[in-house]
Amino acid sequence: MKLVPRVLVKIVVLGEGGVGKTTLSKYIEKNVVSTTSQTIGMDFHVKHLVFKSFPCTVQLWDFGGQDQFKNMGIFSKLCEGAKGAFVCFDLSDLNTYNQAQDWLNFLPAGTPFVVVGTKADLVNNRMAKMSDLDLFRTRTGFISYFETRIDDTSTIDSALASLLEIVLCISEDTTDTPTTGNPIENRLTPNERHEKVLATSPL
Ligand SMILES: Nc1nc2c(ncn2[C@@H]2O[C@H](COP(=O)(O)OP(=O)(O)O)[C@@H](O)[C@H]2O)c(=O)[nH]1
Ligand SMILES: [Mg+2]
Repeated sequence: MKLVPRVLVKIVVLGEGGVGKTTLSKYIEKNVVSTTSQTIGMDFHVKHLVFKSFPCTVQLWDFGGQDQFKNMGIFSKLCEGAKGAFVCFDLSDLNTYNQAQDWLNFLPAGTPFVVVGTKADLVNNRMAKMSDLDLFRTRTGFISYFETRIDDTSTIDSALASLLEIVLCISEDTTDTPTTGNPIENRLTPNERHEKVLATSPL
């Protein structure tokens, strides 16, 4: 039996305070929705999992949304080495959507990210119109968009799976979804690509 080494996956969770970043991160860590308190500066959540037969340690860097930390200039440093990101906004709060793109300034160029509209249970009509999101996607090239809700956590699982597929370069679907953006790497088998990722992030 071939042992597959565990990959360390650093994911940064970005977005305004109160949008639900800690709720999402804690759910991924513990598989349950729990209460949160305001994140001051940064929280960490770690989850060991096997994704599509590849063992990995997902390390979620859960940012506090307060302006004083944002303006200290350290968020870009904290995003260094991230393999992927969740950029979150609250579907019931237009301001958090308008701010979402600003958070991308902290991410190193080329870092894959998934956009997450949270609190879908609170809104009947989507505040952010799909046309807005198309523009957002064209401008920023996000991988995918999910609307999450704490009363149906499968939406969070889907968002994580979408990000991990790209981060671990194990997407089978090369017709629609970019894998690594590198045509040579995209010709590798999922196992070969995974080994390349491992080489850059051994645990
Ligand atoms: N109704 C609803 N409330 C949510 C959802 N996600 C988070 N919340 C609530 O929003 C508040 C802020 O969440 P938190 O995760 O601390 O936000 P953060 O500041 O972005 O980390 C908490 O009271 C959560 O229970 C959701 O999907 N639906
Ligand atoms: Mg928080």
